[in-house]
Amino acid sequence: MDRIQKRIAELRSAIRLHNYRYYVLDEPSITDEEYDRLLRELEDLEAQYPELITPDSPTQRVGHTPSEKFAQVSHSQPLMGLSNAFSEDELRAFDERVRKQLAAPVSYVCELKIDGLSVSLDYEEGVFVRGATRGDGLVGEDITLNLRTIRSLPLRLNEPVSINVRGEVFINRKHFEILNDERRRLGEPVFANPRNAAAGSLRQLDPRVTAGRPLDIFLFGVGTHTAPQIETQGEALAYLSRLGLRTNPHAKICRDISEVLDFIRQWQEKSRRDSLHYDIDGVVVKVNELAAQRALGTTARSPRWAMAYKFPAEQVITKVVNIDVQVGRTGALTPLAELEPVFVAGSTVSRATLHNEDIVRERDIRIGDYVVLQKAGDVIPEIVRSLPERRDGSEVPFQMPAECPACGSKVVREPGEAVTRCVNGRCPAQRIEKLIHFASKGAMDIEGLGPASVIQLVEAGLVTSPVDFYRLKKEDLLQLDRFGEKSADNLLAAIEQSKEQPFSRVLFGLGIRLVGAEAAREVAAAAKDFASLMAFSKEELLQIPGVGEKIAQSILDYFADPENRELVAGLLAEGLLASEDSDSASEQGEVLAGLTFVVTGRLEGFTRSAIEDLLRSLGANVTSGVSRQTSYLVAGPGAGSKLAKANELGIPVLTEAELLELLEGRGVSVD
Ligand code: 0OX
Repeated sequence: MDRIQKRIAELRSAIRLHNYRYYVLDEPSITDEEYDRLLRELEDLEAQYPELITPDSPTQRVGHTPSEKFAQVSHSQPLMGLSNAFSEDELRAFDERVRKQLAAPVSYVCELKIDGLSVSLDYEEGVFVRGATRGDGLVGEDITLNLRTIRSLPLRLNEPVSINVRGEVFINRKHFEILNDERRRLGEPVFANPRNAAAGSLRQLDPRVTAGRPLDIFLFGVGTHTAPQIETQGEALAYLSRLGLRTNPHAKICRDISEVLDFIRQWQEKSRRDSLHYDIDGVVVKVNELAAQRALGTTARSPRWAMAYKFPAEQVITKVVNIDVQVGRTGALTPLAELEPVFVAGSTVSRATLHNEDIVRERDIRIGDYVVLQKAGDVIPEIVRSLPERRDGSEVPFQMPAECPACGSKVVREPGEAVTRCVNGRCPAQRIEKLIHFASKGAMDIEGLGPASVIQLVEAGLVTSPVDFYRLKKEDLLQLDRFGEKSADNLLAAIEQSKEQPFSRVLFGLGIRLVGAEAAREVAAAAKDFASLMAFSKEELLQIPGVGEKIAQSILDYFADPENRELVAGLLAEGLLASEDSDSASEQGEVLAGLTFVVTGRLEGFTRSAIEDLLRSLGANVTSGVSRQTSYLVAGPGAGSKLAKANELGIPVLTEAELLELLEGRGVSVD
């Protein structure tokens, strides 16, 4: 029993601390999931040992304490919070509980969960008389005057009813940006997110300040009322609209849990959410029939007939187990955090780049630290900050090694540069990275020659330079694990095919410092082949668009090295074409100049990179993300979020065949 009491006390004090950090400081140090786990453990213990429940236990409170700044209002009915679900399984379990407890079948209403501030409004005979924050669920703050400043909140309803309604006040993303820009200009602290901006604006003592903030409101609940009988949540929403109150247009009635899950999956798509002008943090699932809601009842904190499904967090907390140092193809030493694996924004992450030692120092990230990891949509995961308050003294600061971890030679960091480099041209780690880069999608695009195969070939002593790829024999490959007749033939065919790649790709594939794909395209367009590029003077290089002093010097340094010249000669001797296809660009003309394309999904007649090369050669701009600047999306089977986004933005979508038609229409023949 002592042990139980001790645990209950621990949980209560931890939850109180996290409530304070979340609500008062706006600096949570644990994730929603971790918070929920603490709260659930406490609830479970209190359910088992009800004699240990005290009135000040965090489970006995629905929200946060109302501030003394405002007059207090007692809610006519307690304003409940929502239970959270973080997985589809938890929602299925919710559905099973609901159906088990009720005899009659139910339907559900799915509503977007607006990320704002929960409020309760009272209308008497159609006139807005009072509005309050949720407070602790029983008593809230009277913010009537502030709510009256919200333009979308009617001061008089379309019908003279007395009604209590519930909703969420929020600020849209664009207004949030404008508000923060203004605050920055005035040297005032900026708001961390739209939710905080809405909360801060609504809880202003001076309503004139609130009036200057572009707040908005959606209503989603009907409390006590003198209105005609309402039987379902769907009818409640329709009734709210009829009264002139703003409801969210995306609510949907679902016949069963599988329709609910479909709705959630649709809105989980980042691009779908980005099409809204406000933030949502999940979907609220409610039993539609009010009679069924009454039969299900509530727990101390939340109704049993509703559940908030929270989208996978884009920010999570995890632990840095180690900081490794990787050697890249240009010799750059990159600190890489090894993490306790966490699920964030749809995938499990166990590593994150820390870029360079200055960033590790600025963000004060130590081995053993708990850190905030962020991954928004397709973006590479990034460590935003460490949580020094969770340190126990065992954490170890990171030190950049003085020697290359791969070859042991001295490393250098040039003054004014953030990067530390291994300058040994024969460093094995650099060599492998260079080979991987050469074969990669953006460069020679050799299918079947990913990092694992490259490492295998190097370790077997078959490859030390890109030229060796072209000298591989079938017998060589057959000796290796993972290679059979078919895969060996396929790889050799892919290598053979890569000989046709244009000059720009070979140039990019060499991995010359600072020469990225874009610069390589510009240089290749100007020089046409290696012979003329190697004869270019610095002045000639500087004439090329996008080539400045540093890139020009890097190209000159590269070709000044006899080993590199030998590599180029070797590649040409193996039969690489390495010239720019002059008939596409110059003869067919820049017929797509000024247009921006995005290509997604599987294509039939071309690889995706071949289509992209073709579009570029015709003067088009090709980007990876759909935005309002996109002229066309070319989509094949399997297209996902990019297609959804294009549809939402009203950007024309072409199939492969339609693209070819468009090209033909502009006088381009493609065979
Ligand atoms: C929202 C939201 C919040 C209220 C009490 C029981 C169900 N943030 O958008 N809560 C509710 O409903 C709760 N619905 C919503 N749409």
